Amino acid sequence: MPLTLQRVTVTFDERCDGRLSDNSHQRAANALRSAGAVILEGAVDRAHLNVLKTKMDQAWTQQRTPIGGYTLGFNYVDGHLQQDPPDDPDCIFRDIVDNPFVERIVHDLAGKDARLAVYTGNTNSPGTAAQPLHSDSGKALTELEVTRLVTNIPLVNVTPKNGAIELWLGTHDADVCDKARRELVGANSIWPMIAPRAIDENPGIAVRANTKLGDVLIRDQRLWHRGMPNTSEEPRHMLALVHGAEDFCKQKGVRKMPFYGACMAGFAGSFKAT
Ligand SMILES: O=C(O)CCC(=O)C(=O)O
Repeated sequence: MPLTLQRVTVTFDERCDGRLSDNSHQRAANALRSAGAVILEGAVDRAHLNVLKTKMDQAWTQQRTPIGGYTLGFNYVDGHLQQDPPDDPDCIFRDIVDNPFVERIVHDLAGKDARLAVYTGNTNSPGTAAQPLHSDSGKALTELEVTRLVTNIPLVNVTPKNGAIELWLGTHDADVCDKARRELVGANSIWPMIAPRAIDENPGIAVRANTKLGDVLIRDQRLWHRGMPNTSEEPRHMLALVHGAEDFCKQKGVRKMPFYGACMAGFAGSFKAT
């Protein structure tokens, strides 16, 4: 059966319980295992995302230069910005940084000690071109099992018009990654581009991850993907959280996350120091 980007809707009762039914959880985990990505619909409170959107819009506007360039770093192509969410404790929401549905899936796939190591964001500015197809880590392409998961949480409804991310389902497969790794463009880079020959050979299925506000995309970090043109007038902010096992957290310095000290005391899940 061809791979599809599956969606699992979080019900009202599941939101109240803070727990997906076993059936929904298994469907989501299996979809992520087989396709490399899954969407959890309605997993985050929209009001929290609106608070972040207001702040990130302001920060995005302030960092633009008069000639329309950007002072934030960009990834591959101008306008695809790495923009961190605010580090203000009032902007840290548990259903974003310690989401129980995401966390259970992370623990199932990446192991019980996997926890949040990176909390950042991708802003796709109006007028961008497409990024080259890439994986988020060269190291991840060497791995046989899933060890890191990226959770993307857009702060607006996302469609192809405002640059819904393109995912190549199935490309998290260890053999596909291994072949791609041998001919990476920029093999020394930790952010490798996939070589055209590997793209021609791969059996991946390209899909766009269209989402509504409150939906969450979880993807295997090995999965090939790219940012697409934003033809709307507005920036499209998308939070990016990376969960990984202990060695990855140490390497990323999870304790140095700006909000860590402020929020740790209240959280029992991903933030827990070991
Ligand atoms: O913003 C997006 O849609 C994807 C961004 C991305 O993959 C990147 O910047 O590495």
